[in-house]
Amino acid sequence: MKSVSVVIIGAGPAGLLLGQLLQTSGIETVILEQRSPDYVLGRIRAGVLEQGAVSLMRQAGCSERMDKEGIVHHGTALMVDGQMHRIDFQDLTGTSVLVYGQTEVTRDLMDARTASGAPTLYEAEDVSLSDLDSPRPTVRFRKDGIEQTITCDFIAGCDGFHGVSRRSIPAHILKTYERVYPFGWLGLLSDTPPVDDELIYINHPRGFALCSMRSHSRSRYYLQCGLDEKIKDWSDERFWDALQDRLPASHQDRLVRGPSIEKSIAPLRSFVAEPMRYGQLFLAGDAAHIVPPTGAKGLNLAASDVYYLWKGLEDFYHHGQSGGLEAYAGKALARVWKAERFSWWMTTMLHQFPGQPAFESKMQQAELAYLFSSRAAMTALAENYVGLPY
Ligand code: RFL
Ligand code: PHB
Repeated sequence: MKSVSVVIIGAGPAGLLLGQLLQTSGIETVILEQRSPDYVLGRIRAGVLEQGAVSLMRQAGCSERMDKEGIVHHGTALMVDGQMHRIDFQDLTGTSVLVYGQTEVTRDLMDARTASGAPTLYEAEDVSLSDLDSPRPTVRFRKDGIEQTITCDFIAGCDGFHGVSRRSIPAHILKTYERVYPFGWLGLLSDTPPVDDELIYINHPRGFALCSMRSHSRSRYYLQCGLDEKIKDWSDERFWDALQDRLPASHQDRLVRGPSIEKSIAPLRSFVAEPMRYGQLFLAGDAAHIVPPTGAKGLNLAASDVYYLWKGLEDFYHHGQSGGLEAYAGKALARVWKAERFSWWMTTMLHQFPGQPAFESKMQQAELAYLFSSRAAMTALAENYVGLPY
C-alpha cells in the first residue's frame, strides 16, 4: 500500500492547478484521472480568466505562454434590441480579464507537472474513497488491470460534476441546490478571425448568442438552443446562418465563416453542494458547484477554491495549523454563492425563456434598460465579471 500527503482526484484545471501550487510548496501529491491526457485536452470549455486565476498560474510557475499569448480584454459588449452597449471594465473597475483558453491552461499545467516529475495516473478506473472521517483516508482504483490502494492525509475532490468525490459524502450530510435552465448552448470552434476585438453577448428574439475567441485567428461562438437539439442536425452552414442572423447589422458582413474544428452542446445548470468538506475530503471546482457559462465564472471559481485549499494545506504542513482548512468550506462557499448569483442573473437577463409569462419579459426588458442607464449598475456587472476579490 502506498502513502502520500494529498491525493487529488481529477486532472482538470482544478486538480492540476492545486497539484502545481502544492508542488511549489513542497507538499507531496498524487493525481488520479479517469481519462487520457488527450481526452482531457479535447474538451473545449472556458475562455476567460479573472486576474485571480492569472495570478495563480503565475504563482504555480505556469504563466510563460499565458503571458505571451493571452489577450487582455478591457471591456465587453452586450447587444440588445440591435444596439451595442459597451461595458468598460477598465474605466468602471480599473482592471481587465485575460482571454486564454481552458485547453491551454490545462496543457501548461500538464507540462509543468510532467517537468516536475510529480505523478499523475491517467486512466485510473473505478476510483473509490473510504475512511473519509478518519485521519488516514484510503483511495482505491485500478490501473492497467491492477488494483491499487493509497492512504493519505487529505483528499482533494477535483473530479468535476460527474465525479466520485461528492457522491462519497453521506447523503444525510450533503445538501444540494439546483436550477436547470430550459435551454443549452451550441458551441462552435473555428480557425477564423473573431468578428470583433471584444466578446459580444447578444440578447436576440431568436435566442442568445455569444461571440468569443481563443486567439486573433481562432473564434469560439455559441448559440442558445433547445435541450432536444442534436449536433448532427447542425451543419456548419446552419450554425453560421443562425449566428449571422443574430449579429448586429454592423457585424453581419464582418463574420468570417470556416469549417468547424469542434461543435458541442452543453446544457445550462446552476448547482451548489454544501458542505464542501467532509472529514479529510475537500471538494473544489465543478465537483462542488456548477454555474451557467454566461458569466464566464466556472473555471475562475475552481481557481479561487484551489487558492483557499492551497493556503489551508500550506498552513497545516508548514505551520502545524488547521485553521485554514477549518475555514475552507465557509470561505469558498461565500465566493461561490456570489458567482452563482451573477451567473444566474446574466443568464436570466440575456436568454429567451420558452413560454415566459409577459410579466417576466417586461422585467427582463426593464432590467436591461436600467443596466444601460446607470453607471452604478454597469459597475456592478463589471466588478462581478472581472472577479470579486479572493
Ligand atoms: P473538470 O474540468 O470537469 O475536471 C474534472 C476532471 O476529473 C475527472 N474525473 C475523474 N477522475 C478520476 N476518477 C473519477 N471518478 C473522475 N470523474 C471525473 C474528469 O475526467 C476531469 O478531467 O472540473 P474542474 O477541474 O473543476 O474545472 C471546472 C471547469 O472545467 C469549468 O467550470 C469551466 O469549463 C466552466 N466554463 C467556463 N468557466 C469560466 O471560468 N470561464 C468561461 O468562459 C467558461 N466557459 C465553461 C465555459 C463550461 C462550458 N461547458 C462545456 C460546460 C463554456 C462552456 C461551454
Ligand atoms: C468562451 O470563450 O468559451 C466563453 C467566453 C465567455 C463566456 C462563456 C464562454 O461567458
